[in-house]
Amino acid sequence: MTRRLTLCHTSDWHLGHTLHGHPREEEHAAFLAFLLDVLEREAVDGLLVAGDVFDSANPPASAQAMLYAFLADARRRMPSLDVLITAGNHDSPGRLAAADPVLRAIGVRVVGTARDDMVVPLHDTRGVAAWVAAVPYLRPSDLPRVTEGDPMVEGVRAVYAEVLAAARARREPTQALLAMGHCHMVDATPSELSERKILGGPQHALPADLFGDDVGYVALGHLHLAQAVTERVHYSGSPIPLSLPEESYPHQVRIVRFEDGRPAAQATHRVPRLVDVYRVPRDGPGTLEEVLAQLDALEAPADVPHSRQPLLDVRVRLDVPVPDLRQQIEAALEGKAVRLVKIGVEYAGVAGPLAEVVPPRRQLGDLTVEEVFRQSYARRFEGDPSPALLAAFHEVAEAARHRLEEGGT
Ligand SMILES: [Mn+2]
Repeated sequence: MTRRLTLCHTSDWHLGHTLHGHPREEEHAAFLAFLLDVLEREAVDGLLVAGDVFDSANPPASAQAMLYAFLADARRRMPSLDVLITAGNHDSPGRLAAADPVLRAIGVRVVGTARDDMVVPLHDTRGVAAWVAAVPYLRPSDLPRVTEGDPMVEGVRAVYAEVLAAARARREPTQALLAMGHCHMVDATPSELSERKILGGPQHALPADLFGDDVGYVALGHLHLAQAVTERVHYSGSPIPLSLPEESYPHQVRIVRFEDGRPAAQATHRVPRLVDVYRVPRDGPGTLEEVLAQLDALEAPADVPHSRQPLLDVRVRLDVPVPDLRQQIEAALEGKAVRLVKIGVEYAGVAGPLAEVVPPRRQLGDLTVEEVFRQSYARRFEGDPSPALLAAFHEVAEAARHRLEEGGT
């Protein structure tokens, strides 16, 4: 008899997220209710959550309660479901994995760091049906020292090689081999504003040959745009838009089926949108006249509770300063049931010929930490910092960022 295994792949929930101060709690609750229905309807054996469960290392209690309520509901409705969660760069690996010993009792495994056991079994009614190399977001301190090539890429490669070898060693015929990761792959498309620049970001993009040909599916997180890296390596994408430009993304979860341990079929399920995101104008900044006319014509049903009203992004291009811009926009929105999230202003002059001679001044806050480091380096030395120095810098920067987020000193 053919052995069938069905998995669901999702990532980047970012529970606790706020968009310019607007909470996303109802959208997350609606998504998790939808996910439970999908898991039940598709008779899923294993749920893979590839990192960034929470939006921050120190999530609000309401976000933690939401995760635990979801896991309890999943257990009640699908007593044999396995859930496998890996930490992303937004999660606190220690805090997320702290619940692992308790969660194991209800079929949930959490992998926080490379120091945790990263070889995780998934089950069907017959027993172990798959082995997963469940690699969380790797921090510099997780990587072994390598002597050749890019220390990040080669260090990450060494971790995957070791975990996959351990999974292979335990794998029997008819059992599937899978991998999970929270990283940036070569040629993948990042989103404009959302993903925090991380180790394994575009500057250290990872090649897809990281995973062997015998790996049946790779469930990735980190990039919020759902995309295929190869036939079997996928980003599920985030279930809700986490920045305004992500409004146009296909928000979805993925279903992956195996037969006798070999990949058999894949499908996607679109997440219904509970809260609309309007961008006015749709295709980029418009003149104030255009914008005001479009806002005036905007239709928004009035009987929607405030927390479900559409989120509105207004984009204006100005030739001259308009001191009462906000008042004009708010007047056009008078009586409309929308939540104004942002007024983006572009000044027509910046794009003129002058900009070619005098680069627009950038604020320190616009630069990534790596750019600041590179510019500081360039002030004192010739050429670019070496890969080893950059690696060391990222290690220190990441540790500092992490300590800040942990709320420590
Ligand atoms: Mn993310």
